[in-house]
Amino acid sequence: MTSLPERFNFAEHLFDLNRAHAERTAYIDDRGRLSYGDLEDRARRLASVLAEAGVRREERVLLLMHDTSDWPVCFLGCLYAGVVPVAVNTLLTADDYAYMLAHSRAQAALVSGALLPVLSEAMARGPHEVGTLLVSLPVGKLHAGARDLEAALNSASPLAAPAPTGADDPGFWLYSSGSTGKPKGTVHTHGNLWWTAELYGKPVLGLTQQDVCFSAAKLYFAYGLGNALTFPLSVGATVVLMAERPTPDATFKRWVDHQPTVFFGAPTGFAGMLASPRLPARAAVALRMCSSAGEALPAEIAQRFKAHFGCDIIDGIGSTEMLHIFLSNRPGDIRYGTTGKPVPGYEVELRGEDGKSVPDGEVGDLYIRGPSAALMYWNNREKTRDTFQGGWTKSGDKYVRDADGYYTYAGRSDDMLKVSGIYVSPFEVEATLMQHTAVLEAAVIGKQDADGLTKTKAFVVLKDGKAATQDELKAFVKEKLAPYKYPRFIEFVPELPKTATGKIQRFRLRELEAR
Ligand code: 3SK
Repeated sequence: MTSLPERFNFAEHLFDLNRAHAERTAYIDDRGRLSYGDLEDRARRLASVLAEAGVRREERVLLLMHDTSDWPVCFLGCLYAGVVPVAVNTLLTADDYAYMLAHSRAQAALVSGALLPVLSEAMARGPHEVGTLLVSLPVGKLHAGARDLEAALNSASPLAAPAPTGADDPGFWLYSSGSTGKPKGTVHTHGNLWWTAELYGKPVLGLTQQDVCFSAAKLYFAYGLGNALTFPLSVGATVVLMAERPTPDATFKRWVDHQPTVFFGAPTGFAGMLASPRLPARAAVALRMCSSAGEALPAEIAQRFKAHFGCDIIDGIGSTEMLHIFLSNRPGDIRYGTTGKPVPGYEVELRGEDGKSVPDGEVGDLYIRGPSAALMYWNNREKTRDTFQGGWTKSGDKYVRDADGYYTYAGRSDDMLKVSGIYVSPFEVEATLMQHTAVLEAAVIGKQDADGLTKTKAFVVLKDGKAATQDELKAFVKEKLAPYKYPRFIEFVPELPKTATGKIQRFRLRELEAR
């Protein structure tokens, strides 16, 4: 298929593709295996459950689940029914979910049992429209109003036919965060999923039915969604899912037990694994290729990994807005320390402050044009216009291109920090630190660790006569925000550098750190 037909439902497309080998394993999770046939059967039952509950086409459903095979069942079941899943990060707070429920007007929620308490807290916090609550792997007895997902699937029949969606119909949302303001509901189409597989998963990664894919990045990230659903299911491969945090030991266990051939990670994860005394021997694993995204991969990490495992790490950059990777190294054409070249099918431009293209060797703002761009940010015209500009998408990253056409990361054009591949707003962390009774002022910047990876550092001025320890402030932030946002380093200072008008000069703090 080289272009999309007018009527296109991505779930139906995957089910059609894989029906000929229905007995093959689609997913392996901590509970066991799920065949392609059972994936289709369960997803279509989920579609019936939603239809019977009165959830209608184009209405949103919150998907807050750990990575088990129930996640793709629910995601594809929603798509099949024409319902729009809003896939959200499992590490957020009740306040974050309360906002997302209200903003998306989700009519139902699909939640892992272990996450039900935080979702219930969110639902108690403010107005929402959730009428149906389905719980995957409940922990203990469910309260009235919540249904066991497994029981609901068992009592339903598979929905007879998919919703007659078009390629440009809203398919699903992912939330994307910015340095200020609330997270943005990024609306993607059914067709966008197909494009990422056709332009990147198949031609660049060269995935085949024989591959076993394993992604440390979870399914609710755009990166994880491609790695562990769109790409492998588009070629009939097998996927290993892991519900727990991707620590080195948890990852090694899956490498050894399930012998994945392709692993998708982020630089911090690769650095942590290389530092582990339990790094498996090359002979114990079946890796043929690894992919890295989320932050720029330092050359040294990739070289050490290759020396040990004999396997390349293909570094690329994507975005929630473009759905997956648009600039990448590729097998047989890798320049470590760079993010490679544009993925065919995407155009990339580096623009100066005047909006014109910059010459090679000069840093410019990265813009991308390609068919997998999101439709918009829901209900946010201003930010939609700022990011999606007449076919081009502004990425917020700065890059430089060399004379051979390879692109190298040169920082962010906004104040966002990417820590372990996840965006953190320094302003949100500063505002939280300042809620502590002992803190007068705070400024947060990115600091490079020994591996060349970005970690957050907070400079804190305490109020006269007040005291606080570093650990106390870290715990305070972890309690108030999603825990991954806490500053890894804290330094107490008597004052912060400021302009004459009182604006904090973060660049001076960055200069101090660089010394
Ligand atoms: O962080 C990235 O580079 C990335 C890659 C693929 C999809 C989404 C994102 C944010």
